[in-house]
Amino acid sequence: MKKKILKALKDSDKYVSGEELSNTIGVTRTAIWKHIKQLKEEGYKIESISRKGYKLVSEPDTIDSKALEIELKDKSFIKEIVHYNTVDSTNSQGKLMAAQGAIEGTIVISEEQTGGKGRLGREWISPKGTGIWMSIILKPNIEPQEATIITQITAAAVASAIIKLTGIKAGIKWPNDIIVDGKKVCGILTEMSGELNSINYVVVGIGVNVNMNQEDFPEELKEVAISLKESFGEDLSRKELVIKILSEFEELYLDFINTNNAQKSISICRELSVTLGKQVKIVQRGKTILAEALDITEDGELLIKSSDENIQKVVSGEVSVRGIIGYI
Ligand code: BT5
Repeated sequence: MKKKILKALKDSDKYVSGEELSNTIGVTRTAIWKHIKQLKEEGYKIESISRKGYKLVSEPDTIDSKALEIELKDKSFIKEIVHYNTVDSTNSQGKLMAAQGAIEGTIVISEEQTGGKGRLGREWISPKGTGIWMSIILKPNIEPQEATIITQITAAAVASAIIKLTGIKAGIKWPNDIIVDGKKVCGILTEMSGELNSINYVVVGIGVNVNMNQEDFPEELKEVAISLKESFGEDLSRKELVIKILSEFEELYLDFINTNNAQKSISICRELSVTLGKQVKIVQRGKTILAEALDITEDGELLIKSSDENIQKVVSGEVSVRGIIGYI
């Protein structure tokens, strides 16, 4: 009911009378009034003028399912949005749900994470209300070894969304970081459950620092972490960014599934790469290789030339890439 009222108000840039609302939605004007009151309590600014009706002035920057579902109603890929105020990790929650039968296109999103995860058991700082902490459940019909490409598709989607929405020059640090002003603004964690030759599900987790201030980061992250707000200069709407990320993701992911190649995403990853052409340190299972990053292959691997002139492909997953001097 509230959703219908909100939609009617959003669809109109003029005042909508109580009578009109009660006719289209099919409830009494008192019921409309009660729901409007509740919406106001939730942070929606709604002007009401007697004899003219109601007008939506602004919305709270919530990313709850109700707010997101209205905006994403035209997206065929998004099937369900599950929103938490707090959760250990949206990826862990997503894996549980996927194992219990949640379908592809289910989104798990939380205002905060108490056990946010990076790769290899690292920690992901996820304070309340200032970032996007979300996971997408996927059930692609691809080989398990192909699943790492999902990280590249997601990186391309997030970087494109940031650039299109804010104009901020976001770059992609292969394989799973989005970089702004030389620091990490987003990390991606792709987890998979499968058999030898089939995938049960993939959960791709996206963490974006949106409205944090530098003092919100713990001391050890101040050198490497940044929020979009710090670069943009003012608060950004998390809701708009979630919507943009999901619509860019839908386009690139479905293109990959339909054409069976990730050409589109890989082109974006190459174009926005902050890694290519650089001298990098590849750290894999305790071993370090110094190399030049040459290219990203069609399969999403990093092509490198090591100091002994050996050219080889590096698969993402357990690799850390560092600049010779700084983080990138
Ligand atoms: C990542 O790992 O970058 C993957 C991060 C994925 C987070 C999302 S949030 C939604 C979903 N649910 C989860 O539980 N996780 C996903 P990695 O490449 O291993 O980088 C981890 C490192 O990034 C840490 O060791 C810190 O150095 C740094 N770090 C931690 N929190 C950060 C933050 N908020 N911003 C920037 N850097 C951070």
